[in-house]
Amino acid sequence: MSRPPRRYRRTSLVAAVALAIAACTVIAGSANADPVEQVQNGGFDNGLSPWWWTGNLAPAVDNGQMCVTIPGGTTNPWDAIFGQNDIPMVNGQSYAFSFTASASKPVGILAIVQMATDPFTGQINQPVTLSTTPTQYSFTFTSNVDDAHQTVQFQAGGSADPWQLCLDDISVEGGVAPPVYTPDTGPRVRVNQVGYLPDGPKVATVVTDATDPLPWQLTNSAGTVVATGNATPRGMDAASGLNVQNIDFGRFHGTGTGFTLTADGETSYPFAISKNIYTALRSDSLQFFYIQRSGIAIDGNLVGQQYARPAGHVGVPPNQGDTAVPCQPGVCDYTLNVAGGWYDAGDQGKYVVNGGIATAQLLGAYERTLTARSATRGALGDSTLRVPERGNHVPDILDEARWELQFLVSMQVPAGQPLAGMVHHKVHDENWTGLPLQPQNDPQPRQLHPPSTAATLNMAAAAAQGARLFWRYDPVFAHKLLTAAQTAYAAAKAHPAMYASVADGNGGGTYDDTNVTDEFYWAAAELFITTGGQQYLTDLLASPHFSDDVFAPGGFSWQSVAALGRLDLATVPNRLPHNKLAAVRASVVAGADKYLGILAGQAWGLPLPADAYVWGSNSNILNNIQVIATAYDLTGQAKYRSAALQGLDYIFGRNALNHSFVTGYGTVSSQNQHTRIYAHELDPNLPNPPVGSISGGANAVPADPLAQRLLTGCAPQFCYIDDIQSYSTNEVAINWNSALAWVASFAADQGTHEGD
Ligand code: 9MR
Ligand code: 9MR
Repeated sequence: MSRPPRRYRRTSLVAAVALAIAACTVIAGSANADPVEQVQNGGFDNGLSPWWWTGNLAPAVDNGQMCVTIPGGTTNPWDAIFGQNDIPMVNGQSYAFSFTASASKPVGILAIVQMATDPFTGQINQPVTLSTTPTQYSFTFTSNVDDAHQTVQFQAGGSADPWQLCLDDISVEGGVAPPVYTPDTGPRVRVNQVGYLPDGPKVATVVTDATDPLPWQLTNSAGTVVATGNATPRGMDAASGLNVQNIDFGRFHGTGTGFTLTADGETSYPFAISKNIYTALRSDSLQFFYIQRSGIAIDGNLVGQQYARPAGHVGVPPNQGDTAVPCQPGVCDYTLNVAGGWYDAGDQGKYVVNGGIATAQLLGAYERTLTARSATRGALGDSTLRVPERGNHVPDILDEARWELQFLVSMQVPAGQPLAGMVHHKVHDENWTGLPLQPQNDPQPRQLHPPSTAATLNMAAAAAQGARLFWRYDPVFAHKLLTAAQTAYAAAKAHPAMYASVADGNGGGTYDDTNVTDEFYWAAAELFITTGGQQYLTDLLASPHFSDDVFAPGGFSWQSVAALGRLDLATVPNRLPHNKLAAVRASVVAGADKYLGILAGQAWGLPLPADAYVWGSNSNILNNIQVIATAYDLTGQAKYRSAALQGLDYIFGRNALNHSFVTGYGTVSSQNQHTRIYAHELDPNLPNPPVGSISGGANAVPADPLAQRLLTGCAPQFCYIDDIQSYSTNEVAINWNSALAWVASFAADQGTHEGD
């Protein structure tokens, strides 16, 4: 239900930035006479985000309130929790805690504000007896701590029988106004902080009130002005809410480090002009995957001792997985050994649909080196990564992909069981864990979640692609992959509409998807490329995606995978009839042309429209760049190479925040991504994410409490904060690093092939 409008004024982020472009850090809000709401989305107007709950609950928003069945047979109040984290408390301030609640029978619950972690010391721990009539309850308390990360919870466990709980208008009012967060955006001249290729595009953006073209100067590290010109006014940019001009210095072909651009009295961060700017990124972006591996000790001699850790989830206490994982209650009566694979992201779940797309992008990055004219043969070969399999005569990127492929196949329902051949959607903790948490210390029960058609086809596609690439290195493994893929494909056709539940989101993400036509197309495409089988060709030609436009402006993603099939059909040798193949290739070029149009319309020069900054937007941008780069591979036309390279500028700092989203790349880069493993921000003994880890990036609809509180009213490019609590703008994830790895490998090739 909607709450009455707040009376206090909020400073919009855009206004704050316009007022104080060079100001920095968090300015504490002053004590405010008007009440300040500390709970986000307490009226459930925006669905369930950012609330969380224990794994035995499946809450839903119904009629503007949240209702949930509390299962019977639990013992403690905390056996069934609905709550919200990151509630800031200020010592000595008084708070009004109120909510409206009802139950299907009279029952007692606890309404709590407390520490989020052990020993869970409470500010208020209020027993309330609910009735069947919705009733508003109000309490007051005074905080005795300064803690930005308290939790508000309704603990409803302990009943012998199930009952229904409904909540609405949950509020904790008091304390101080949320700080006005003003990011430190540094100099107003924004460049790719890593640099530019000598024969690549070179464009920068200056944030300015000026509307007439601004003169600019390019200065080398010796302080000599080496080029000058006038900028091009671009007006007010929708994605950033800023007035900007662009500086094109592409006619300068000198090389070196420590260049700067000056315009409107401001000087950019330094950058290089060199054919080597992306060489290290090719391997750094891939190195992330080894460090995210589950089921194997991470060897500090390979990747630095700060990342060394024992194997996670191999059945050694306190772990309860992943060597014999049961299903969620009622889903199956067997256990599976699903040890291995990669941890998905900042959490330690393993999800087939996301593992599949990430694996496919690694396999695709390798496969591109076999087909693309500009690819450097061997650049992704054996002994190019620091992995335990280095030196085994198999390309290291394939070794890395194999780690996940084996996991994906292990998620398949065994022969003889109901739904044999289908693939479990995911395995993860029963309940969400706190941060930090090293994988080997995770005490949560792990569970297999129901098979889904999407996961089954995702595995089929990735395994079919893996089969053709492993054929010459390990035919036994290749055969195993192909068999698993074919079995999965047949099972999916027999069960074409088993969808992962949008409500199955505790302890792990949902990765829900109710349109699997694209997964069918992708799997058929990979199986056809690998086998040439008539059945797969028939299915492909019958797919609505065979000839439709699969290149949406927002880009492909784990949920929308038809583009993966289309790109492979266009680039990997296959037996499509000649005219059909020509149409497939033309469609990729048409998709790239669309992205070039979008890029030209964006002042910051990236292929993403202003209305498409979603959770993980950096990967959407990179995936669009992959399409553009593929058009270059297909046509050799310079405009595609140029656009693909220019699109990367945004990732490395030519953006509203003057921020590079790749750890260790550029003057100011993401360091505090949401992760339980590299949680340096919470524990100084832990490392930051490894160099080459990309953050999810700007999300115009932030879904975590910290970002919701600090980024209110943000223009899309400002909807990002490099804080470990902001999982909806600043997490690490395998499908984001795989997108980076594909594009990094392409970009590194563009440098290698320069004459310079
Ligand atoms: O850590 C989780 C992150 O990996 C997910 O992307 C995110 C959304 O599914 O959820 C995070 O977990 C939070 C949970 O949703 C609510 N309780 C706090 C958890 C840690 O911040
Ligand atoms: O990348 C996913 C994004 O597209 C979704 O909008 C979001 C919320 O459902 O979940 C993201 O995936 C997270 C997953 O659910 C749990 N592991 C961390 C993933 C990255 O945040």
